[in-house]
Amino acid sequence: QQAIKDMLAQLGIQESNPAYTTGLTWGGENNAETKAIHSPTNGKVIASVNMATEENYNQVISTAQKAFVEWRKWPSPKRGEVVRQIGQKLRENKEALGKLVSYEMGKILQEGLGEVQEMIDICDFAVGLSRQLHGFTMHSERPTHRMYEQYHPLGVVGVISAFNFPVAVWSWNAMLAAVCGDVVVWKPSEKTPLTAVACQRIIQDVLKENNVPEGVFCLVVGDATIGSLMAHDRRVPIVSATGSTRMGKKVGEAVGARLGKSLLELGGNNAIILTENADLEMAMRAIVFGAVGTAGQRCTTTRRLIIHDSIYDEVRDKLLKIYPNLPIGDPLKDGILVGPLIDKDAVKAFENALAEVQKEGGKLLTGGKVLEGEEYATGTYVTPALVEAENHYHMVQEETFAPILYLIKYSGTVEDAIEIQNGVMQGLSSSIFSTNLLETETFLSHWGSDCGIANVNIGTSGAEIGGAFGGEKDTGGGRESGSDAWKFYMRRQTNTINFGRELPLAQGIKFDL
Ligand code: UN1
Repeated sequence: QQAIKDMLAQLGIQESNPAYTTGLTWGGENNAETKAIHSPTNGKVIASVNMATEENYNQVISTAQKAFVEWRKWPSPKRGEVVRQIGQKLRENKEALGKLVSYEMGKILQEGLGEVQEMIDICDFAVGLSRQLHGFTMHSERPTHRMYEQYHPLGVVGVISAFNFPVAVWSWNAMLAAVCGDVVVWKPSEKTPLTAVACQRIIQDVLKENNVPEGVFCLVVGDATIGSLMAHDRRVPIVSATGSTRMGKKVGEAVGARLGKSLLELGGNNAIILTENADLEMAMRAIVFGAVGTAGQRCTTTRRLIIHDSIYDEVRDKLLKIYPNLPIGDPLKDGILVGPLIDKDAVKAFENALAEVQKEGGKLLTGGKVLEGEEYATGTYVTPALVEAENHYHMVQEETFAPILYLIKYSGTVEDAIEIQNGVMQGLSSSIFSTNLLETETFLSHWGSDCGIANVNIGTSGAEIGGAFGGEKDTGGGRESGSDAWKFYMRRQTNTINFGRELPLAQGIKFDL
C-alpha cells in the first residue's frame, strides 16, 4: 500500500483530480459529476475524477484551436525537441507510470512497463521523424517548371483511446501528431482516466519550460457523450479511435458524414496457425502469452488456434498442462502472469461467451471459472479458458475481450488453414508457426493472410512501434505508429513552380489571348 501511495504521489494523482486540462494548466470550473476510479486488482478507490461537461469540451477545443495557430509555425525539429524531452520524462517516470497502468487497468507490471516503453519508443521515433516529413519531387512536363509535394499540419486531432492500452495508444497518436504540427485532444477511456491524468502531469513541466502554447496536448475526461461530440465536431479534422467495432462504426459514420478523417483501430479476432512443420516448443510461449497476456484484453490477443490435425492432440495436451498452472492474481506481484479483467461486465461477457459457445457445440476443456476467496474478492479474476470449437460458431466469429482460446482443427494444406484464419469479419493480427518456407511464404503472399499484421514464428500480440499498426475489414483500416502512418496526420499539397518567363499550359493547351 505504501508503494502505491508513493507511486501516486510521484505522478501527482490526488484524491480528486480536475476533470480536464488544456495543455499547460489544469482546467477551470467544473460543475459536472465526479467519478471514483476503482482498481480492478483490489476494488479500492484510487482517486476520483471530475467528468467534463459539453461546455468544458468546447473550451478545450477552442484552446486547442488557438494553440494550433502558433504551434504549426514551429519548425518541425523544434517540435521534435519537445517530444524528445517528453520521452526523457517518461523514462524518469517509467516505473511509477507502469505501476499505475498495472494498478488502474489490471495488466501485470511487466506489461505495464512494456506499455510505457512503447511510449518512450514512439517518442524516439517521432524525434527522428521530425527531420524527415518527406514528400516526393516530380519532373514537370513543362520547361523551367518544377513540381514537388509537401506535408502540412492539419489541425486538432481527437484521440479516443481504450482502457486496455490506456497510455500507449495516446502516445502513438499524440507524438506523431505533435511533430506534424497538429494539436491533440485526448479522451481516454472513462475506465482508466487516471493514467491519462498522470501523463498530463508528467509532460506538464516540459511544455512549460519550452513555452509550448497552451492547448497543444489537451485532455478531456468524459464518457461516450464527449466522444460523440468529438466525432461530430467539424473543428476536429481527424479523429483517431481505438476500441470496439461497434464504437468505431459510430465514430466512422459521424466523422465520414462531415468528410473528416477517421483513423480506426478496432476489434481483432487473431489466429495462430500451427502447421505440421511448427516448432511447438517455440510456439507454446507465443500462444500462451498471446491468449492470456493482459488477461485476453489486447486487440491483438490470440483468440483462435488453427491446428493441423496431425499435431492437434499433442498441442491440446501441452496446453492442458500449462493452463491449469497459470499464476493468476494481483498483477503487481512478482511471478503473476494473469491479472483481473477490467470489471464485472467483462466477467459477464466472458461467462456468457463460454455458455453460448457450448450451446453451439463447443467443448470447454479447462478454465472458465470466476475465482473466489480473499485474494479474488473483486470478482474480476477468471481462469483462462480453452475451448474446442469450429470457426463458423457465432461466438468464435465475435471478439470477446477475455482470455478464451478456441482450438480449431484443420486438415489439408496451409491454404486450408489460411481460409479458416481469414474466415472472420476482423482483420487485425495473424501468425503462422512453421519452419517450411513454402508454407510461410504462402501465408505472407497476396492470397495469404488478409490481416494488417502477419507474423512468422512469433505470436499475434506485442507488435513493435516501428511498423504501421492496424488492420482490415471490421478492424477499421487505420494505421498508427511507425512506418509512414504520420502521413495521415497531415495534409498533402502539390506545388508547381514556374521559374521561366513563359506561361506554357499543361497538356499542351493553346490559349492565346
Ligand atoms: C491494443 O490492444 O489496442 O501489439 C494495442 C500489441 C501492442 C499494442 C496493442 N503493441 O499487442
